[in-house]
Amino acid sequence: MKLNLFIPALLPVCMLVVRACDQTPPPAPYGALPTTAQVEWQKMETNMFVHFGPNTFTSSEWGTGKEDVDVFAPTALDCRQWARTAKAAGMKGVIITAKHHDGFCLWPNPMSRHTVAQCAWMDGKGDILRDLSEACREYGLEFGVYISPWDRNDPTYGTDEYNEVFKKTLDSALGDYGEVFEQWFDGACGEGPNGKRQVYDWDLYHETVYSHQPYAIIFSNVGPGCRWIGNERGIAGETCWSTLDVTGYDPSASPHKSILNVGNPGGDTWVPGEADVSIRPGWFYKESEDSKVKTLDQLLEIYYGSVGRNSLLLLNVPPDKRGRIHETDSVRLMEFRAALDRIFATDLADGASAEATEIRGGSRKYAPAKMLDGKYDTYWTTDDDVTSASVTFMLDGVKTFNRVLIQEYIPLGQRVSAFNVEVQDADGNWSKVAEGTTIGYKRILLTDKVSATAVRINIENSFACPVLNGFGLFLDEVMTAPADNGTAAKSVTRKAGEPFTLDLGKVTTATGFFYEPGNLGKDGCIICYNLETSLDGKSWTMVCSEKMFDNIVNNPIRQDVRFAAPVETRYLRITPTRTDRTDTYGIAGFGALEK
Ligand code: FUL
Repeated sequence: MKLNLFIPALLPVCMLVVRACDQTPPPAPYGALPTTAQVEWQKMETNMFVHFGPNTFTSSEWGTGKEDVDVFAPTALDCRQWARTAKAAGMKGVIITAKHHDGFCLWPNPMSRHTVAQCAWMDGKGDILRDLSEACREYGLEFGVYISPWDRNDPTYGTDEYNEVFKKTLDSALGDYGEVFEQWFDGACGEGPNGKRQVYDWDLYHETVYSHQPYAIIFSNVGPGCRWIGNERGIAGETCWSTLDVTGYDPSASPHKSILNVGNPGGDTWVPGEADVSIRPGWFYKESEDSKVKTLDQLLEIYYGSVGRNSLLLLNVPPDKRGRIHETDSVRLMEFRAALDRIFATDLADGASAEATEIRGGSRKYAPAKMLDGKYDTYWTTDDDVTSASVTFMLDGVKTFNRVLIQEYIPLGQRVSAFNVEVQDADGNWSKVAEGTTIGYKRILLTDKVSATAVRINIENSFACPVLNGFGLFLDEVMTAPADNGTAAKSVTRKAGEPFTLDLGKVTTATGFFYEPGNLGKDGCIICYNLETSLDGKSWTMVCSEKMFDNIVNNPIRQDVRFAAPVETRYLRITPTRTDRTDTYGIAGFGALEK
């Protein structure tokens, strides 16, 4: 009886305690923060890039802007096939090169005389922004636009007038095709017809984008929406902060690539990384690259190196001369999707229970189980003064895995700067299997295949109390070995400016030559050159004078250059006139093209 009376009397007190616990306020945000649009953008994880234009038909990477508009003549254009392929590959959005450096516009831009409207193709009625934006809506994909400020066709380029032309170009591309989720501003900037580089009016460009698309994420080397990851290999730094110090910089004068790759801890602005890479060596379709589509292993390595390192993956899949995604690429994309589905279908942390060394205010609201509930906005966190703490997940039996996924709740900022992961084997012994610096929106750690009964994440250091909202364990039995990262090609090194001569061994009919840079990071590469031929190695004929290898620093792949007419030669001599380093350049491949 006494007891019965006692319980109701205590109840309000208990309820008060529970309610008080649940009212523990969330941690204050730390440092630079993402906008809601940036958080939603980050959740997209993988998007498709589409490079398409005159270069598709001339097999070039950078058009000159002097191409006849009628080179652009897709024979069976099907933007719905692009969207269908992107959707089936699990992409969330598509970004199209509406205008590349050659200036050709894939839509009837009234500011230009170098567009689809001047083409014989479709009697000048073609409009790829219209077709693709409609196809994206049909397939539930976001639509994005790449527009190069560098324009090798526009006569006003290099003068103040061009800024107004470019503003109106943006008005036309961004005003007429519905919602645009991302505006991609390419960083390349060359000389105009007057020999001058354009001084871009970034404030005007940004204002114009936002006037049409207030929620668009603007890409450039320094954002403001997201940043280039510093290479065209699709690989973010193992350390990857979404914060960047942008004060004093603009898209034309940005921090060094090595900084873009990792960001700045505690940087002044939230500018998350976007890792762009092509499924083929080049950005535009070339028949000669049909056999060089990236392997499944390479794509998985890129996925882990981008999405798995707190970055978005923008994977380029260039349509061919028909205007369709080539069969080889689409098959590979489906294999890629199937592999990701297979790897991430079963979360071996399902059914686990969790405990932590610290829980904010002792509140259930911030318990470590929140990392397992599949909800984005619930998380484990600690009291404000705690910057190192551990969470242990007791697994539902012995589980075998080699991928550990951790997510930080980025709406409150990026905090963790050092952590490690330990596992407990069936005998109760603990061992360390991974360590890292940053986590960010998503971190996937590649470990050896381990069997464990429990997993512990030790946060060693955090700028403010850690806030983690996701954890998972997966087994990847698809990826065989990490692919060769392509930076260690065997090469010879020469002093910058010094000619390199090749004896072909016999007189050959050369239709061109090829050059492949060596170990770019170490030796550097040729950017501009003279190329001469000779029958006897004594008297030389200049065949290419002051030519440039397109985009070679950012994408150091083999470059094939065709001569205006075939040349009988026994020797080839290349003399660099501009290199990316001042002391040396490397050569991994150099020779004659004979067909
Ligand atoms: C670079 C460009 O120069 C390439 O041609 C390509 O479009 C790549 C995505 O960006 O800066």
